[in-house]
This record gives sequence, structure tokens and C-alpha cells, in this order.
Amino acid sequence: MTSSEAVILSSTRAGVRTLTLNRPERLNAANDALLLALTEEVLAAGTDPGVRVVVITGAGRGFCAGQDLGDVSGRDMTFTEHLQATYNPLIRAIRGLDKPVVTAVNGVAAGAGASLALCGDIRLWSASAMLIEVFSNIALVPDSGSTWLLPRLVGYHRAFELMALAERVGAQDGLRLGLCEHVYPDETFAADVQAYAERLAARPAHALALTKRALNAALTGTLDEALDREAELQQLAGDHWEHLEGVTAFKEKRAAEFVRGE
Ligand code: LHQ
Repeated sequence: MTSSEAVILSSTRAGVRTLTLNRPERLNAANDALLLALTEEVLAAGTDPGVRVVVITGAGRGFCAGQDLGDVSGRDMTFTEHLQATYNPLIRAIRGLDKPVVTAVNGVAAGAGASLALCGDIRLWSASAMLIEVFSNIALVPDSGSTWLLPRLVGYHRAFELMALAERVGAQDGLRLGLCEHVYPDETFAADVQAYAERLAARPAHALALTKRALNAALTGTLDEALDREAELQQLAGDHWEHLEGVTAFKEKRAAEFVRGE
């Protein structure tokens, strides 16, 4: 664990690297230091052989309240420059990481914090989690990937409504709308997230990396392109030791062992 003053806390257990946004008194609203540190930590987790899954969560009662609004006045950057320098590299790092990223939404996720919550490969919410596309409350446009992610999850019209009215989406509605995969009780949330992440960590890491790459590319391409890409990536997967282990385990009627000292 790094120092308690750090804007991002990092800890690793059983191949799971947990990155905790640590500005609880501001509901983990993001300033530049937090965004740059989180991006750096995500990229570092990507190259650390001891990490198989990354979890992003928040300290205290919030997940992330979006841009710290106390930290934007008087800056010498345009909105465009600000997004390109801080939020966009973070979202790209997460979606481009060759490891599964779990967003563990422990409380309110608003604005760019909602985009961060949505961009995980797996989204786990606590019962008191809440997502708000809050941007229109301050007359801004949804950013950090929300305009791309949300309509793919809920369709154009629901996305527009959530954005235009800044409606609050609680955990049960989040589950119903497909904004998260699972909801866990607040009291057991951290343990439930760790257990889920450890299940993911036991899966074949190389194959999951290729699967993530294929799915992300497929979201913006044609079926024809997806078929060709699948054929190429399947070769990489099929040539990897994980595949031999999976098939051998099947034939030997035992559980496959995908974690090796690599
Ligand atoms: C905050 C914040 C916050 C500072 C709560 N900042 N302090 C990208 C690039 C460039 C520019 C602009 O934006 C972007 C992207 C964006 O993310 S725009 C969206 C920015 N975020 C917001 O507009 C959300 C503002 N916050 C809220 O609407 C509420 O705080 C929510 C709904 C998140 C939570 O409400 P409550 O649970 O009632 O908590 P609260 O409002 O009492 O907040 C607790 C404390 O956290 C409070 O401080 P205080 O000293 O009074 O206890 C808030 O001021 C502070 N806080 N969000 N974004």
C-alpha cells in the first residue's frame, strides 16, 4: 500500500491489483494529479507480470464525482486540451489494457466518473452505487467516452434521456439497464469484488487479452472484419500454452490450471 496521502492507493492480492481513488472528502472528484496517477498505475499494472486483473474503486462513500469543480477555474488549458491531456489517455489506457479491468462502483459515479464506471470490462456495483450523467447540470457535453459507451448499452433514446435530464440511476436500475454485471451488498462489497476478480484472475490471461482486443475492435467494425480478426487472433490463442492446457485438462476430466509462474 502506498502512503495514505496518495490520490491513488494501490494494493495487490492474488494477482488482483486494486487501485483506489483516494479523495473521499470530495467523493473522489478528479483533479489532474489523480487522473495522471491513475493512468500511470493502470499502464504499470499492464506490464507487471504479477498482475492478472485490475480493479478500480473509490475510497469512502463515493466512486468518483467527475471533474473536481473546485479545480478548473483559472487554468490555462482549454476544455479540449484538458480532456486530451488527462481523461482521454485514462479511458484509452483502460480499454487498451491487455488485462481485464473491473470497475467496482462503491458509491456515486457522476460526470466523467460515470464514464470511468462504464468503461470497465466488468462493472460491479454496490447496492448504494448510483450513476449520473450529470454533465447537463453544468451545461456540458458528456465526455470521457460516455457518448460512445452509453448508447451501446442502453440505446440512443435512453442515453439521451439520461444525459438530458441527468437522471440518477440506482443499482437495481443499473442492473436492469445493463450498466453493471452484478450488484453486491454494501457490507460485503469489497470482499465480493475481490472474490470475483480472483475468479477472473484464474482464467487464461492470454486468451482474455485477445478476447478483449477482439471485442473492442468488433464494436466499431463490420461482421466481415470481425470474422477475419477472429481468425487471426484465434491463431495466437491456439498457439499459446493455455490452449494446450485447456484441452488436456478437458480430456483428463480435471480443472484447467491457467496460472503459472510466467
Ligand atoms: C465535489 C464534487 C466535484 C468538487 C462533490 N467537485 N467537489 C471534464 C473536463 C473539464 C471540465 C469539466 O468537466 C469534465 C467532466 C466532468 O466530470 S463534468 C461533471 C463534474 N461533476 C459534477 O458536476 C458533479 C457535482 N457533484 C454533484 O452533483 C453531487 O456532489 C453528487 C450528485 C455527485 C453527490 O451528491 P451528494 O451525495 O449529495 O454529496 P455532496 O454534494 O454533499 O458532496 C459531498 C462533498 O463532495 C461536498 O463537499 P462539502 O465540503 O460540501 O462536504 C461537495 O462539494 C464535494 N463534491 N462532487 N465534482
